[in-house]
Amino acid sequence: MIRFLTAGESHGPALTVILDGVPAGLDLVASRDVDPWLRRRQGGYGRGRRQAIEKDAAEVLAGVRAGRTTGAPISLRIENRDWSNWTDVMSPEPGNEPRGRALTEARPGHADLAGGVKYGHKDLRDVLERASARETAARVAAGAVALRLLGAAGVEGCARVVSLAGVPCDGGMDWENLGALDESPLRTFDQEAEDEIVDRIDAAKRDGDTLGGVIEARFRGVPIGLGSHVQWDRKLDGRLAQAAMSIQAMKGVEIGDGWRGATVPGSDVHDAIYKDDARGWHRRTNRSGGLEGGVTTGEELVVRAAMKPIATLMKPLPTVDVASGEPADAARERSDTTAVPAASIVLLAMTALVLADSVCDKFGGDTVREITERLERHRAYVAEW
Ligand code: EPS
Repeated sequence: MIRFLTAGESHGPALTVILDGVPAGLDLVASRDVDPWLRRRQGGYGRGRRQAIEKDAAEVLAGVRAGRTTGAPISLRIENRDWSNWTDVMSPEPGNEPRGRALTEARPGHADLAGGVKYGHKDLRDVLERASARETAARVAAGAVALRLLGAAGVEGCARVVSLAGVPCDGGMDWENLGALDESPLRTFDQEAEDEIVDRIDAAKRDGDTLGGVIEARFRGVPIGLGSHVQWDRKLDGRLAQAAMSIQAMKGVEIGDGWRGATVPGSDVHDAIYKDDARGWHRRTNRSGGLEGGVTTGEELVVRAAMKPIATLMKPLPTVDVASGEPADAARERSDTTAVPAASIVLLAMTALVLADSVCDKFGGDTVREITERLERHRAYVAEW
């Protein structure tokens, strides 16, 4: 079972993640396999000044020896370079109070108010430091390991933006040209939409506002039969949805054509089944997003999520100061105008972790070799079935 926990505050010394259950024998070099994903997460048009400070890179503290996983828990650490500007405010040592930069004007849409009430913090910094999407760097580091494991199993993943600020990007997918997504400031293949979106981001920034969008994680090479229809908590669509919804600022998830399917007849939703010698079992459409009954169909797995606009508005909404109880403008902190392109990388990481776990569940073993051998036998079995 692959599972992970993160720790770390946005302006603390570092983010850490412990990733358990990765089989032994996986080639893993952080600078080659993890850091490029961390860089992708830092990118995208519309981000704030924090990303100019950080140069996210993963240091391996445990679980890897001589470039190979040992089967032990993998521990990764990502330094917060901004920590040097926050050591007094964020120090774990007592004796400095009040440490300044207290935040009391709860931002609508952030965890500030509900988290403050729940944990008894009147300095809402004690909530926001952990609720911040900075934490997603640790998730992406773990997800990069999962992507590496999936790669060994013949499964490839990618992340892109489907729409931003209500501007749709062309839905065409080009697996042979994934480099274009890295070069695009908005992780799309659609230059025309990008120009329009960049204008909208510039305008939102001028207006002190923020923008959301829809992101997509997609996997190809997925074998038939991951997940299960037999029990609710084993259905892969349900597990993917939970992973996606756990990402900061997500407000909706769809698998494949999701919401569209609720508006059109079944003949325009379900994917007819075909089998031939060349392609084996296959579909000519993939409106199901590669999942039927909570089980993978062998078609591409397509998970989308709706990200709301970031809650820190430079033109703030009305709120209440939790210290004085008086009406106030919501707090303003350095933030992003949009982080939708970055969030697509986080969605990929989270879905990769679930998918890698379901690969281990079905083909599991203690070594990568056991998994790949069983997977090969499974693919041969499906071809004959
Ligand atoms: C983020 C770092 C944060 C924010 C953003 C994500 O840095 P700072 O708060 O120092 O500017 O840019 O977090 C939020 C938008 C949020 O609401 O918390 C990052 O590294 O992704």
